[in-house]
Amino acid sequence: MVNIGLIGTGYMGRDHCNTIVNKLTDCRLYGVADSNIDSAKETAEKYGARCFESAKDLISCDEIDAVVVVTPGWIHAENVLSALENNKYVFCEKPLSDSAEDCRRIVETEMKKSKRMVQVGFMRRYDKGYTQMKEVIDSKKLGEPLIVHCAHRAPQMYGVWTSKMHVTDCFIHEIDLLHWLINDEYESVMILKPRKSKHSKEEGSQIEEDPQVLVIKTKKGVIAEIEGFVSCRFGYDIQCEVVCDEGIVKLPDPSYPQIRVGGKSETQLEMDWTKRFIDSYPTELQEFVDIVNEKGNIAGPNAWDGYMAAVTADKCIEAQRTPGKFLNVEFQETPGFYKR
Ligand code: ISE
Repeated sequence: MVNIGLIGTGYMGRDHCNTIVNKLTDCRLYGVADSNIDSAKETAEKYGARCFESAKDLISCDEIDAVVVVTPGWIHAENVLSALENNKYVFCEKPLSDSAEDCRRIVETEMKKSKRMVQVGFMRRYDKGYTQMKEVIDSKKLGEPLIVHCAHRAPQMYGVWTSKMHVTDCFIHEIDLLHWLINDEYESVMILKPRKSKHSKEEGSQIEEDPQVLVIKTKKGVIAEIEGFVSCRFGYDIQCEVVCDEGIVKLPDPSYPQIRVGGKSETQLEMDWTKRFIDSYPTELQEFVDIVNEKGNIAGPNAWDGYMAAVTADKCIEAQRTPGKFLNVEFQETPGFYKR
């Protein structure tokens, strides 16, 4: 039985609490912490967990075997590092950090341990649609990938959303996913800034520069183009299509019945990412729990994946300042510790 301590009881944190309590086996939600103590208390009460005064108290509690970090991206690193220093396994929501330098510190700290103890919440690698696409690509029956078209459309209704967050919170998913999906490495990135959506300026919403388009060139010469549209009002709409020599493979939409009514044919779209990837969260978290139970090596997206994504993200943030210009991305060789 793995005792989990969860830090960050905002929207995603509470969703993970629900997953841990109602969908996982061999673990329990031991405690929660949040800088907003009322939110932590409320969540602890709802899920029958202990409420900690601070993240530090939670991490150092001897009863806790594994830490789940669901705070905003810019404070991930301090909690991940402190969990590692306390010899705890840690599942960190994406991004591992919003800076490559912090990710590097995490990698260096983890490499001093005897095993990989950090998993990053890149849940799309657990989505059935993407894993089926990967199987088709890996089988080579379509030949080699040539072009990738993606859309990441999200109704990010309220609150502050900086231009940088387009990269660290939106494109970061595709940045992690695409090299895994098509078995390639990134060479350069470019950002394009189309006309601004009127919805990005609506009352209550503070979204800078939306939509944006990320273009990635890979070492094998594939061009991937990703639309990031976070003031999209019609739904949470994730698209991915890989054009290959002999055919195309496309991410399936969530399955809903087709309805014909009033002279129209309609199919429902999701409005929320927690519903769109509802099956991926328990899968990734159960895998994490099972590894903690066996005291094994993290098998899923790890700190090196988080670091590589952050190196690419840092370049994309630089590319936001020079729209229309490709900038080269430089990676270091993957250390043996992280080779699967
Ligand atoms: C959110 O933080 C997520 O992680 C979702 O997966 C992403 O699609 C959304 O745009 C983010 O805001």
